[in-house]
Amino acid sequence: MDVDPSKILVRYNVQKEKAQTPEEMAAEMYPSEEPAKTIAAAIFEGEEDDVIEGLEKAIEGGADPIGLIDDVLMPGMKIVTDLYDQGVIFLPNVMMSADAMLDGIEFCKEQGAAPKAKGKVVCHVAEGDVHDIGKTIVAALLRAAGYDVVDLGRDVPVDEVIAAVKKESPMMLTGTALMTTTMYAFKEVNDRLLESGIKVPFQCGGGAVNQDFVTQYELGVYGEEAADAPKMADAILAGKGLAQLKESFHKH
Ligand code: B12
Repeated sequence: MDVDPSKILVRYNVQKEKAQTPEEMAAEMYPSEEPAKTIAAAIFEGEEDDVIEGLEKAIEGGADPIGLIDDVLMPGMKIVTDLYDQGVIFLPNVMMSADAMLDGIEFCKEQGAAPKAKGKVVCHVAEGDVHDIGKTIVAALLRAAGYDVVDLGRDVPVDEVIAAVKKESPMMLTGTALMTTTMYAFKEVNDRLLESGIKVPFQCGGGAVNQDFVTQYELGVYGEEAADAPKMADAILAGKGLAQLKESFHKH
């Protein structure tokens, strides 16, 4: 027997719930005023040309290029990271949006004085490990939040991490490891930093890493999600020390 389900639903007055698409959810989060709305949409769609076009129009209209970074580009990217945190959109979307937003930041920097970075963060993937997608997101989110990121790349020898920390004096170091064999490099980094008297907060994450492992070394703070990296950098800026960072970012 052929049954038309929509007729049954109408008869019993059942409302069919219409699921929202990611685009519709994003549109509800865009700011109402222009050019912020158009630029936020261009970031969400990963359309760098449209981001630049929107910025050009705003600057022609008298907007301060550096102000646009904080007031328009960052809030636009936040919509993308919020939707990623909620599981609405996926990795490739975040990467495309981050690229479009970073192009926008470069454009604004060229048009005005470079903004004063909130602080410097060194990011790396553990020695022996080539899995760098998570680290790239961490670096993009930190940049989007206004931090100056020194990205050492993947499979970074412990010696190079130590040398970079000594050279750059970052407010924070991040490490990513996707393999149970490579994550032990973090302990070595920790010990070598302590030997040199450097007590930089060292946030570690990536598929293989868990909180139990990270609590085994003094400088380690576990980061479950990429979005925890800018949150921790902000906490350091707000004056939190290692013990308080562990308190805030570790599950008890
Ligand atoms: C893609 C991938 C690859 C790609 C990597 C490409 C690249 N450029 O990264 C390629 C094909 C090269 C590859 C190679 C290998 N891979 Co591989 N790979 C994967 C796979 C499928 C996905 C990993 C990934 O990118 N996930 C997505 C990212 C976004 O996740 P993430 O890095 O964990 O990051 C998230 C969080 O952890 C967090 N995060 C990450 N870092 C940080 C840092 C901070 C500070 C914070 C706050 C948060 C944070 O933020 C991100 C999002 O929120 C996994 C399987 C899986 N399902 O995980 C296997 C996997 C990781 N690979 C594995 C293996 C064994 C290998 C190989 C050895 C295979 C081989 N025999 O040759 C080689 C390794 C070579 C090497 N020396 O590194 C194993 C590791 C097993 C283990 N536990 O040790 C896995 C788990 C597959 C498996 N089930 O066996 N791989």
